[in-house]
Amino acid sequence: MDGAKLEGKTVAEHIVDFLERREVKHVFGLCGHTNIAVLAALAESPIDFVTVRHEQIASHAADAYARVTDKASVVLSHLSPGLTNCATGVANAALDCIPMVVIAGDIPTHYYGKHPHQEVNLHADAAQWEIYRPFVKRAWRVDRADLMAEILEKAFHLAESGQPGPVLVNVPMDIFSEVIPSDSFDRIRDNTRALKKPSIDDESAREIVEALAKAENPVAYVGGGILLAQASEELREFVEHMGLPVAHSLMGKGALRDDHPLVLGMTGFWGTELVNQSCLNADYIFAVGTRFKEADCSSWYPGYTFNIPGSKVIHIDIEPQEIGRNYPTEIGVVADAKAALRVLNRVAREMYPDGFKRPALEQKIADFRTDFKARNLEMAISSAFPMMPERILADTRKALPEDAIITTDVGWNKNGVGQQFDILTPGSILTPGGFATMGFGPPGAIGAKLAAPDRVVLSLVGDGGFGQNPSMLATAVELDLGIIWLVMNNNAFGTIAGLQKAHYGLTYGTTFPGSAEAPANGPGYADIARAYGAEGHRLSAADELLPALEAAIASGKPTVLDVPMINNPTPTTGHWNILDIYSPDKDVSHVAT
Ligand SMILES: Cc1ncc(C[n+]2csc(CCOP(=O)(O)OP(=O)(O)O)c2C)c(N)n1
Ligand SMILES: [Mg+2]
Repeated sequence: MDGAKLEGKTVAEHIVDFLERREVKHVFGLCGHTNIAVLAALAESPIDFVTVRHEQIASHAADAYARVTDKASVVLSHLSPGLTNCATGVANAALDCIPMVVIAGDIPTHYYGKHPHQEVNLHADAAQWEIYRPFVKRAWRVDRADLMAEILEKAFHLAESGQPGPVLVNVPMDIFSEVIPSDSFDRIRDNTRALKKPSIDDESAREIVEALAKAENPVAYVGGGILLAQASEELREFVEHMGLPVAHSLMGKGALRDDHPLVLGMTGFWGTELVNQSCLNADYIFAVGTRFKEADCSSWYPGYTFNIPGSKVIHIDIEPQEIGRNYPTEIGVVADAKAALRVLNRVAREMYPDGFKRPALEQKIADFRTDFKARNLEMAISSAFPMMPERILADTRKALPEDAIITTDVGWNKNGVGQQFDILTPGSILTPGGFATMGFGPPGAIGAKLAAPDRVVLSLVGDGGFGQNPSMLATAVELDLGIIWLVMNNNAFGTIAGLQKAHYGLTYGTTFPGSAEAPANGPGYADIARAYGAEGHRLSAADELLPALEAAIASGKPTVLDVPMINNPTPTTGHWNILDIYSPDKDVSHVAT
């Protein structure tokens, strides 16, 4: 080289400038030799790099962070093993429509196909980005430095628009270090790409309002699309005006406060009798921002959650592919939930200024709730130890402020929470819906707390789920994040143990040695927490839980509460197709006895 150096910044520095302009505050990730140029640029930036000990922690934390901030989160990954470690969290975000931009380092361009250190290359050269193709909205491999600006812009744009989701920007490491002039980044500066969201026309809105007004037993059925579109207020206004009872999917939990007089509850496998029966008997289902997924629809079997055809479906969703896929649909509308509900509210008031009241229905809902709570009361106040899951949930609700953020995992903490834990602030429950990823909740709480430092954040998780990523404690302690992890510890992969027991009469490979009270060689989660520098307490009586929760909230310190719990399945009135695969000739159910 003659010593002449191109004026300008490296691509890594341009990327960090770009992220700053987008007001990114945190990047989640883990280092490797392919991405240290980006880390060096981040070191000079007000953006905080959140270092984790396993890339899955980064992608789950980023997922939860995006759910709370309502903006695309950013993950920085190393190549190959870093990117595959990260994949579970990215796929989890994808299935729940969470916007995320993953930036990954890769092998240098001049070594494509030569099997350099850590190249993914058996079917194609330098092909690690293809691993992500089935679950990201788009995967880019950046092969020229001057394309970085527009690819980044497209990446954020695509992640956040339409049905949101993750995207991958895969960058050969030599490109990060290339010095380029700023013109390609300057060109996109004023191109905000802020889009007006698609709405509904008045004529279609009138058609929908009229159908719902004339229906005898209409039911609104809402999903996570309401929360993604921040349309809770508009939904409340519409259902109150039209007098519609509201059923919701797991992801739609909290779209309307659970104690609202019109809320029926969560549908599907773990739905209650009231919600499943109301949906079965509906003549019209007014579905918004939902995908009629298997778990929410009792495997689409008639007679358990929905009777469609039979009930007529009106379906509003931002993504055309969601409409009419699983059920025949009478009126389908591609629109943003908030925009569409605004129009529907105006049209409904024009057409029916007095609205509709269904006092008998509201009474029925109130009676069911009273009865359901009474039936659960014995368990909700039980002093049994190991604890009843119902009591753990009841005490936790009591201890938490209304706007506390809960992350769930997979197990009682998700299925039982969906069924019987009241969510009182929209968007305050973060749950792995589509992928049902065990291990999501504990690191998810880190993202939630970083996004909302002033709110109480609690991770409700099983012992199986907590055991997946305990090293997330290192990050939480380093950042002094006052999160509470409540481990519902039944010394088992309890949900699967319940299934296996019901079908095969045994628990092989699904429980851990010893018992919930005395795990034989199970890790002491409280000890693990203390070893990482967090607070850790193992409970020895049911009455200790409420004070322990209150103390943990007051302390503001990262705290693990290891709570021994009895291994009972979550009671259900729904149905799951696997029951017929395992026991076609038997009427197996998982109702706790
Ligand atoms: C990553 C992953 N592996 C396996 C499963 C299958 N699975 C669903 S629930 C469950 C058990 C969860 O155990 P735990 O966290 O202790 O909660 P519990 O069911 O005992 O309440 C398993 C293994 C999964 N959902 N995700
Ligand atoms: Mg368990």
